[in-house]
Amino acid sequence: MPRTSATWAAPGRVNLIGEHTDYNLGFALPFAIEQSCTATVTVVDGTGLVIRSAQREDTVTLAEDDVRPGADLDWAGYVAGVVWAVRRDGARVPGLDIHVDSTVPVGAGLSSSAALACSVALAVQDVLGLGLDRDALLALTRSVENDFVGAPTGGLDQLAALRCVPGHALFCDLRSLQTRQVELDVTGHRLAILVIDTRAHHAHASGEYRERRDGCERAAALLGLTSLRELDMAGLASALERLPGDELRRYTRHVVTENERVLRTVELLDAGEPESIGPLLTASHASLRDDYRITVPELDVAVEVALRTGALGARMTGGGFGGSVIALLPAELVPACERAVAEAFAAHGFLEPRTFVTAAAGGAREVVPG
Ligand code: GAF
Repeated sequence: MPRTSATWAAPGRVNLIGEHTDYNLGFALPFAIEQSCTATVTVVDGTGLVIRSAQREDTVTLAEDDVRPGADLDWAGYVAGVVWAVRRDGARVPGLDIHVDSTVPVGAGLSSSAALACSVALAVQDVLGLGLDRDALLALTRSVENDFVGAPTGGLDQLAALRCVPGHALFCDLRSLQTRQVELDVTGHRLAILVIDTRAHHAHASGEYRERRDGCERAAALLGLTSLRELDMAGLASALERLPGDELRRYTRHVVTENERVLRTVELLDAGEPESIGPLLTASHASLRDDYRITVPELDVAVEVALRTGALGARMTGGGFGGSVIALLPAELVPACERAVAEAFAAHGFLEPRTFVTAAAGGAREVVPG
């Protein structure tokens, strides 16, 4: 039944492992974090949109015709894009007032934009009574990012926002879009996952992201594959010999070894051994630094310092070129690690990092007033 107003929240995510594998139709293992975006959508007169954010001063007002791909709407594009996609799919959309309020750090590699789009999509579908299930919402929110905003991302972030459950990481197969909950209990093992937001942002991140994606697609085509997912460790060495140039070889090696690391991490978590996944996290970072080349000095320093302070493993998380590092470490070492990273950043002249301990939280949910 259509309603006049609805409020939904969707979380950010940490990707435990499985980076830049999603658009290669591979594996990833994200978990939802406690920080989330809350969207309240209210039906108003007319057919336009009024978009407001608790984190911003300005109000974005759009007539129906302004809601089209290519419109340079910055953050509000993730909101307007939902309305565009819903209209494209045949729904009649009245005027809407959309208010968002997010605690997900922006530009930190923690998926603030998918949290925004997913919370708005759930609230919009609720007020319009569209009856979309989570699979349809996944397709819709991916389309917002790919077709409206124009970011060639791979679907991992929306999957995490929509399907995660508390206490679990989400094992994602991006080819079938099948997911499975994998228990992620680190506190029971006296461990903690520390997020280190380096506050570094790379000016060319979106161009670099597209370049990596294109490179992977080129490598797959040259190997006669639909995607690099079809390649496994057994076929890697001979595939690398068949590829021209160092760059495509490095990209391919990262994707294939990263898929393998995800599978191994899942096995260890299934066996109840989260304390054993550290070397896989660190190897993932090395692969992203040396083969995929998407780290920046702030990310590498945070990883090195975390390992030096006793972390079992550490890696960058998210799209790269800045953003956050996660470190898995004995819980009692958290304050020492935070201090050591802050000191190292000051010594390097980097911005002061922001840190917080995180745990696997729940996916998108309705927020009932009162
Ligand atoms: C970003 C993208 F949005 C995801 O689709 C994914 O590719 C990730 O970078 C890297 O794993 O978050």
